[in-house]
Amino acid sequence: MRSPKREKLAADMFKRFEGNPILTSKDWPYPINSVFNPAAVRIDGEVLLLNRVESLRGFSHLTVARSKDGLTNWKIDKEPTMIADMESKEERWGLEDPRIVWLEEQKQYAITYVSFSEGGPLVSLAITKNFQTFARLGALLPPEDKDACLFPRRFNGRFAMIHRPIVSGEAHIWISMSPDLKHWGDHRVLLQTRHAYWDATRIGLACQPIEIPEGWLLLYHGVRMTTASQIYRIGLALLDKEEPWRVLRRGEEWVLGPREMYERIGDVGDVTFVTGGVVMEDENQLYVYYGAADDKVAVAMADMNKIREYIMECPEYEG
Ligand code: BMA
Repeated sequence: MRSPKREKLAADMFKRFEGNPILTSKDWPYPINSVFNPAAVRIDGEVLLLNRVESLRGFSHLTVARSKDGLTNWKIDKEPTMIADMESKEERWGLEDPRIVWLEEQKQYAITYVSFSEGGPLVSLAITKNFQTFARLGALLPPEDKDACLFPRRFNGRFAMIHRPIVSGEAHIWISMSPDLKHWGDHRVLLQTRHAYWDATRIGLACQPIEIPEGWLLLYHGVRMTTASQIYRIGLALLDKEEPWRVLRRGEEWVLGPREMYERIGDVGDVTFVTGGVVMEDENQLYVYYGAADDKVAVAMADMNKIREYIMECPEYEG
């Protein structure tokens, strides 16, 4: 249902950094085609982006870039940070679209990423302490699956993971549970595409879930197919804090979508694809890092209080 107050909150929520795009292929220390869809985490007073980088062969790997303010003066690893394991059939065609969370129990960062196997894309897990060496825990579920992230802690003794399998051509967001990060079950549909809306064709998780006093803030991408293209935009939902398989609210509006030239034109036009989020506590701002048109990285910021005000204005979720 239409709400002018909510529409204004949605439209004014994210401000793009005027120095966008913040990373492009021209910044890279070695020849590449493109850089996009980065995971983000705040570590040692810096923002670390684990970027998806597409080589001139057309396959992706992951490379770290660090910045003190999360906006400028990025220091990029001189060589690829994490490349596909050529011995593994699961990683045959490269590594894509990572998300990062800090696992308190393991005292390690968990990276869920898409590994492109001969049988299609699947979700794999790696853990690291330092973003230099990575322990691979392998593929978690069979293809076709993408857009996955763990939660930072257990719920009733089990880990939870959001992901996006394609089942009979339908692309909804699912949540699954595991006692040990390896064996996954209790698969449930979390959020579905919405007929005729901006998120009618496909949806998938955007960045890692963000804990707020009201629950878990879920940023997700929604796709609408048009006669000309597919438009990738970002919307919000709220999950229960202790039972994250329960959706409490879902926004009707998108809050970020292609508008600037760097988002409209690129390898794949009309794409804003958020994969990283960092809460800058000193400023009370959420910085979201996103792939713009599948060939560069951009950042937009939103006030946490405005996000919370918006999500509590959204209708309660009826499933
Ligand atoms: C999705 C993913 C993303 C990509 C997006 C837009 O299916 O493959 O990596 O950014 O499409 O092309």
